[in-house]
Formats: sequence, C-alpha cells, structure tokens
Amino acid sequence: MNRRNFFNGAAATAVGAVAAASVSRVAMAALPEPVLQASANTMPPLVPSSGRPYNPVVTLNGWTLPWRMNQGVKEFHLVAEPVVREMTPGFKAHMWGYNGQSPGPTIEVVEGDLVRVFVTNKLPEHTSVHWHGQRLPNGMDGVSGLNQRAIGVGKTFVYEFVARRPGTFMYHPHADEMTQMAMGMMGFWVTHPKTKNPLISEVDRDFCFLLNAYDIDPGSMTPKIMTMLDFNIWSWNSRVFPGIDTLNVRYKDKVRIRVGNLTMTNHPIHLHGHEFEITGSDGGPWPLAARVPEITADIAVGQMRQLEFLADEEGDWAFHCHKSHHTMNAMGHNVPTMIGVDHRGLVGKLQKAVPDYMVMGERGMADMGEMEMALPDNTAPMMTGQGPYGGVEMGGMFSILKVRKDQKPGDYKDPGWFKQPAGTQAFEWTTPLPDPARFKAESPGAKTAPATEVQVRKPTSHKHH
Ligand SMILES: [Cu+2]
Repeated sequence: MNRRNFFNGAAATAVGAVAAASVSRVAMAALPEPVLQASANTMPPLVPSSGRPYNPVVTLNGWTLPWRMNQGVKEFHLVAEPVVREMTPGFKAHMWGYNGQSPGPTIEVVEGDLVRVFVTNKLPEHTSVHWHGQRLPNGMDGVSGLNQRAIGVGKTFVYEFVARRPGTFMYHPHADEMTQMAMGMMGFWVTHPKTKNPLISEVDRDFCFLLNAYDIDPGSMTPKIMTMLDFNIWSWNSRVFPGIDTLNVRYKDKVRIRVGNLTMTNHPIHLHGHEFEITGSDGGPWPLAARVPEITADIAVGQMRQLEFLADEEGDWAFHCHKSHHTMNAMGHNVPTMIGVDHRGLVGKLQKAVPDYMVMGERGMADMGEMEMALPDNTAPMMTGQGPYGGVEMGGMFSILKVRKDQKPGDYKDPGWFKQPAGTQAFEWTTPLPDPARFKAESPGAKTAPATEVQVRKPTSHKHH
C-alpha cells in the first residue's frame, strides 16, 4: 500500500467512525427483540397498535414484522440467517432468509414515519440490505462497497430514514447478491399513505407477495446458486402450489394484490373471472388516465405492480403465472416429449431390466397429476393438487381467488370449495351426436393426405478428395 492509499483508507475509516458514532447512542440502548416466525402459513393482518393508523396488508404465506415505537421512531429488527422453508407440505428447502423464514417479514410503515431498522447478520458471509424503491439518504441505500461497508458476520448495522413516499416496495441484499437472492433473501415493504390520496384507493383486502425462483434438484434441499435461467421451482413467497394459500375475499370486496418480481424472468400474472387495473408500481401510484382493464399483468424482473379489482363474481377463480412451465414443480424438466410415440412392446422389455420403468407422456402429461409415482424424498410432484372435481394438475405459481357472499368482513379463513349453482357448470353431453359435416368430407372416397408428411433427409456429407 502506498502512502496516498494509506491516507485515503484512514480517512474512510474516520468517516465510518463518525457515522457509527451518530447512531451508536441508539444502538447501545437495548435493540428491539428480534421476532422470529416458525410457520409458513399466511398470518392475519397485523393491525397497528402504535404509531399512525393504517389498513394493514396480508402477506401470502408470510407475516408482518412487529415494531416498537422509540421516541417517535418506528424500530424494527431484521435478522439475516439460514432458515428451513417448507415450500409445500413434504418439501423443505435450506435457504437464507430473515427472522426464521424466506422471504423475510413484510415491513409496514406510514408515509412520513421515521424508520430505524437494525439488521443483524447471522449468515456465514457478509450482507447488506437495499431498500428497493425508497427515497433515502445515499448512505442508507445499502449497496455494499458503494454506500456502506458490508455488514460483517455477527455484526449489526442500523439503517435510518424517513419513509417519504407511499407505495409498494421490497428489500433484498446488495452484497453477494446473486448467491443471497438465489438462497431466498428478500422481503416486502409497504408504505401506507398518511392521508387520503386521490390515487391510492382504500380497499377491503390488501394482499402482497414476491415472485421467486429456485433450482433445487429433486431429493436435495439446497438451491443451486449458479443457475442463471433454468430454474425448476417457481414460487410465490417461497411456496409452490398446492402449498400457496388461497386468497379468500368477500363478494363485492375491493381487492388489491401487490406483486414484486425477484426472479430472473418476467411473469405474466393472470386472474380468472375479473378484470383488474394496475394502479401503481414501485415507482408510485399511476395516474388515472394510465389505468386500463387487464386480466394479465406482465411483471418484469425487479418490477412491482399493484392489481386492483372489485370481487363481484362468486366462485373459485384460478390466479397464476401464464407461463405454463411456471405452474409446474420440479419434475417438469428434461422429460422428453412423448406425445404420439408408440411404446407398445418396448415397456415389457424394459421392465425386465428396470422393473419400475413406466411410460410417461404418451397421451400428454395429464397422467402425471393422477399418478402416485414414487418420488425422491423431499420434492414436490410436477403437477398435483386435488380440487372438488379431480386433479388440478398444477404446481409452482398457482393459487385460487375464492369469492364468497358468506365470507365475513375481515375473515381470511379458507371457505372450502365453491358449489356452483345448478345449471351453471359445464356438463357432459350424453345424447348421440349427429355426424358433423366435416367428418363426412373425410369419409371414404374423399381424397386423403399422403401418410407421410415429413421426410427427414440426412445432410449430404462433404467428401474431400
Ligand atoms: Cu412465471
């Protein structure tokens, strides 16, 4: 190290020391007790008992972090640590998260709140927290190396800023980001408006969750952190169908669903039976003129969207990512397409050598949903879930919006399956069908297409003389 660098280093240390001193009075007073969550169930809304009042959100398969008021400051304590997350019953993953779960708890504050977040690092490596979307002093933005020194193993750092703008935000590490986000470190943040805001509607139900993705080999428990695109577990708040709780609302409720995307690809999030408007993003509430009816919102990487609608159709409505491979669990990969392949004769021969051998996908993959196939320990079946009329044949990013007349205001309990009123459900036609005109044209005598439509020819090899 030359003399010049030495002095720069010394100066940086001194600045660090001054900054630390300015918060140390607070840090030295007892920290707020960290609150840990053992359950992966959706917790009821945390109605504020101190600070400014607001209408709390419900985090899908998650919870809101309790706080304490300390001389007008809202204080939270996040603990970054390894966790075991149940992604769906029968499938647990070793992840990193906050306060016992991945994702971490939702943080809810009110516009204008002075917020202080203690972050204790119990990971095996350093970390930091970036407060995605917040207006804040540069030194609180959480990019390690750029805005602060990383939070070393065993250390606690303090972040302090005013929640200046109401809206839908998230938090995640900005230190060894690839590893730490692939391991499940992230959380939701909602800043509620202080007063009535013409662009922020008051709703009866306000749900939130993060889109996340993992690469976990069937039978293993730890996400592969080097995977760039080919993930096999597509989750909402680190849960996969049928482990994702349903969104239960009362008929005619005004509903808001806040979604943030921390995966490596976009997700077209699609709701059945209703039209919603996108009322805002992490950039803030959208002007009324920018709102149009939609049934699918494509949410790009790093984006957040607020979907709002009136739940005015009773029933059990599918709510899912529209990429069909994202509503599949682990076994959906590397299985060859077998539709139309005739296995007759082959199965018997193969079963002599491999007694468990079975044919998959000859008639499509629907058999997979019904099949009680022996799975490796600790994985989620590719497509699964029983509805009232059979297999739902889904996995991954799939849940159900349940709209009921008899759901009580503020009650989030699962009301069970919807019973369609008589005469309002698709039914089987049992009387004999007349021969459709098209079949007649195809009957004997009509000109038939040649049996072979595609001929494969090997490329001619170049002969060198
Ligand atoms: Cu998707």
